[in-house]
Amino acid sequence: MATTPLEKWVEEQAALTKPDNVHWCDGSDEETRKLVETGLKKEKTGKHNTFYQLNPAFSPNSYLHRSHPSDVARTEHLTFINHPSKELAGPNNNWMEPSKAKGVVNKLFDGCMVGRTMYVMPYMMGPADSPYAKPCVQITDSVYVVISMKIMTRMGAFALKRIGSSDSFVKGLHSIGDLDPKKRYIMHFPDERLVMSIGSGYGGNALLGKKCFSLRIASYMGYIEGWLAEHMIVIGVEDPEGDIRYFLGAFPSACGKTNLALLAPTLKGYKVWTLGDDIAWINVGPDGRLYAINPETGFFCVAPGTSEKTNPMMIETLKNNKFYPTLFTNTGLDVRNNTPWWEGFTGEPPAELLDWQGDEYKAGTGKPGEEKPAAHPNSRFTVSIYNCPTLSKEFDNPIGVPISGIIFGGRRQRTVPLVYESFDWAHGVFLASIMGSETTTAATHQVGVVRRDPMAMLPFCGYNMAGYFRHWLNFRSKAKNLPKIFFVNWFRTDEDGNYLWPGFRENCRILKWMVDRIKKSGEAPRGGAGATGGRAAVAAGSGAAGAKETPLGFIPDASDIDLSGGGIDGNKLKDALRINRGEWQKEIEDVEKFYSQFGEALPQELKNHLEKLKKSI
Ligand code: GTP
Ligand code: SPV
Ligand code: MN
Repeated sequence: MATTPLEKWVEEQAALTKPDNVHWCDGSDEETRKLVETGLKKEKTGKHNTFYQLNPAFSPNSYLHRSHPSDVARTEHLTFINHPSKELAGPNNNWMEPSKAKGVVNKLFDGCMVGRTMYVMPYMMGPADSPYAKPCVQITDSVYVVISMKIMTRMGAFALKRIGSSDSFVKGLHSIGDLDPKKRYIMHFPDERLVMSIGSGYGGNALLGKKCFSLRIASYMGYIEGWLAEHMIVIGVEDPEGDIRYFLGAFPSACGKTNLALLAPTLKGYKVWTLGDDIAWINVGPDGRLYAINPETGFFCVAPGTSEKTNPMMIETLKNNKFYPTLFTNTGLDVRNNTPWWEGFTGEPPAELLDWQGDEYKAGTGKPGEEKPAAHPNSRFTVSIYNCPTLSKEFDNPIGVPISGIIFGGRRQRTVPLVYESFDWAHGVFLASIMGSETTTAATHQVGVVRRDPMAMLPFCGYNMAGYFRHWLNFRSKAKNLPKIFFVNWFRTDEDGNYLWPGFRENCRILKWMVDRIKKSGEAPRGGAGATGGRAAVAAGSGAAGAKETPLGFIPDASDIDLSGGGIDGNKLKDALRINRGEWQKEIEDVEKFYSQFGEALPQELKNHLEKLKKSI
């Protein structure tokens, strides 16, 4: 008999979905081991069981998972934010009237777990003893999802204890249903702190603690309660003096967060400490500064392009596996070595290779665009953050780390310079609100088209972005010593489509410039005096931390970037730093279209900034 709100909720979901068994997860190693065994034996998804054991010499306790071929990415068109009013969801979200939405999904959930086990997972987002952490419960019928959630969250009885007899926990109901994309919905009910997801087993659609709660629902909670939930990495950058400054970095999906979060600097004396690679919760700390925690405990990373050369710390993380299993999803399989393989992992594909669907891999059918890659372009691996050799000592710190700089970035072949710095907080918020990026395979849509993606949050902001921008602007009066705001674009190309900047580990040179900019400003309180006051103080002179004032903000000359150690082409760097006025005129037109959707709700301050930019361009 149910006595607590949690027990009552679980009972109701069981009555709806009608599983054969209900299993309450305790989060123990023993339980994990048993669930992996279950996944190795039955529950077929792709061409083999849920899990396929990989070579422990490559990565101990690691498994390949092949998903349904139609279930390989987030499905933004099937994702809904169901506030009571459409206005609150905003033009940036799909919306359904909440009771209508419930009607749609309840029909699909009815009896969907017949013949299956229902797993009830109590977990925390954030360190258990953090004032910012949130207790949650997710229900699922997928073993793959349970194991993934064990890697990605803090699961166990302590979450149950924290919930106790209260009703204040975040609820997630998930079923893979029959994996039919026509019967797939990811429904959010922010008022009820509830997510209902059916028809997909894919990461962001199915691990409801991740994008669904920690960004969509949490961003709305932050709006009401005065904090921020962001699609951001959290890193510490240590300089040769041994000082560590903490940065946040927001990039759209598959645009370089993980690689920046585990960066192994090529510059002597620098070190990057990892705290998070996808989500940050940002609060005003006791001293008035912004502090960030990463609510997750694992990485769910894009596999293609990950190699010893591009991301040695991630390869180390995979080899180092001490905690929980590591899952490889939709990668290829090197048959002789029984190891996962993906494009960019090693130079040549192995001799005997299966593709991500388990078919024999055939290199290029000849016609461009027709060859099937071995790994799905959005193939991923799920691995515990505690394996990471660069994990920051502050990772479990309940109040998080104080933030000195925020980096926003996108994937742009043209238009956007390699790096620039905003004049001040409000100008930074403006520049972040007009960000654009080329779409990637992380979601099912046309790939490679530029779309506006403010703060890299377009698919993740759980309410009207006009209010979200205002919320960001308001931190000017809520917080002290606000971080500097920077923008980067690692993906600019020349006429032939070659990257102008080597990227990856060399990005430390850009981080160094940022650190020097912060040092030079003495991390003094900012804002107040307004753009011009701050500008005169920091823009003077070049050399270390040099920059010139442009319509976009402060941009370094090529000579302001430390190229010591060699190998970097200064001329290409110059091109990467250029502003092309014609391209920016087009860019501004697109921003005007984007802004116009928000009507009167858009803060006037942002419109003013856009007018100013238009004039100066
Ligand atoms: P999500 O997990 O979807 O949020 O993605 P992410 O932002 O963490 O992206 P990730 O770091 O996994 O990178 C995505 C792709 O971009 C990979 O194929 C990388 O190899 C590539 N990439 C990352 N950093 C750079 C860079 O500095 N330069 C270039 N050219 N490519 C990069
Ligand atoms: C992203 O798409 O931004 C990811 C992967 O980080 S997912 O968890 O699916 O959202
Ligand atoms: Mn992401």
